[in-house]
Amino acid sequence: MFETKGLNIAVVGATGAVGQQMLKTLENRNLPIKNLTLLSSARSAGTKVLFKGMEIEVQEAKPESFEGIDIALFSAGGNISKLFAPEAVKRGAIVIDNTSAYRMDQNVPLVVPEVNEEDLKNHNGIIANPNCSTIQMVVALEPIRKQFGLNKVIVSTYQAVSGAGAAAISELKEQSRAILEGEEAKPAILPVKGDKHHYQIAFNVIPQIDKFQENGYTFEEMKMINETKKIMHMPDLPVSATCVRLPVETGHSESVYIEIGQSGASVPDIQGLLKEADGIILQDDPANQVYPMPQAAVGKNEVFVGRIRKDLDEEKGFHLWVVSDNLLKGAAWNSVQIAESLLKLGLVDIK
Ligand code: NAP
Ligand code: 12T
Repeated sequence: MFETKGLNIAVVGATGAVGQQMLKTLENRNLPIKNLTLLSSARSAGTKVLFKGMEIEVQEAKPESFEGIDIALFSAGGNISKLFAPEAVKRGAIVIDNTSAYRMDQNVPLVVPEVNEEDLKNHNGIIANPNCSTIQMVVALEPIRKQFGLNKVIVSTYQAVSGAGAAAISELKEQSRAILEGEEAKPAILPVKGDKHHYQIAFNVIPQIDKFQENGYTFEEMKMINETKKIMHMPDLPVSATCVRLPVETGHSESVYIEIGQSGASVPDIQGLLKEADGIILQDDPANQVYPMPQAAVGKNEVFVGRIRKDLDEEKGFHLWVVSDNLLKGAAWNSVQIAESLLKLGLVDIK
């Protein structure tokens, strides 16, 4: 379809909020693509999508859809990954999975290329893309860990609705319109589509993302806690998280408190490390009111860090404000970046 020598790529969930950004990212990067297969449920099958000026018809995902595929990018929910990822692997594809289905599986590398690209070498067909909130945090923490060590992480998130999919974006817009026009908001999706209660997100803040676990933490909080330890190869690192939804369309923000491994580090030391690090843009100039914000991060692949302060009481403690586009570095870009890493490391053949 495109290049004579290249990869056969499938995007599962191509019509979704993440899938659409996958297509944009594949258009903007120069991964050699021979053929692009777009998959969805029966609902969207038949829809035509433009890619590099060409029309591609979306097809219903079936086991046979993965015949001849080299790399399959999955973002259609955990159940679809559980159903189809093994079918894709059976047919010789490498799966890059954006859902939480396989992230904590010991046989599945959980990868953020800036942090643990080498883990890709141990893959067995499936590679997991971490949770959006985890990705942007570990990108910011890794350069600090390398230089000074890391003893503790406490994070509070300020997450956008697009993390919960296209329907949640529509819900925020529709509720905002209704309220501004004097009508009543009718919550139907957030905080979690399948949960018992739904709450207004427009002009509100909801301290629940994903379902509650028995320990009182939400699954989103536990994802951040467990995935951070796995990606950073620090199973004993103390991590705690509070995940909160805001009426922001796209761009997650995080207030991160860390304790590093040694005394004597200064704010300029940390700033210097982050300024030089791959995938990070330092925006930290309080005198000129320069700091990261989600509205400015939308459409960008990088992780933005600012508001770096030393804790006033704890010598090894620092506070950071970390912002990124949750659909790009948090999902689509990190997945495509993993595909690029596979090529670079010679872990996938171009036929
Ligand atoms: P979305 O906007 O609701 O889109 C869901 C996509 O999945 C649509 O393309 C949909 O196709 C497809 N789909 C649904 N049922 C299917 C089926 N039976 N077979 C094949 N495709 C099916 O959701 P999203 O925000 O893009 O997120 C999708 C998934 O990605 C989430 O469930 C989550 O697991 C993962 N995700 C990960 C991160 C991260 O942190 N890395 C962030 C966001 C999302 P139709 O158009 O046919 O309905
Ligand atoms: N429920 O990939 O609602 O595990 O913002 C990411 C984002 C799950 C995931 C969200 C979610 C994931 C959300």
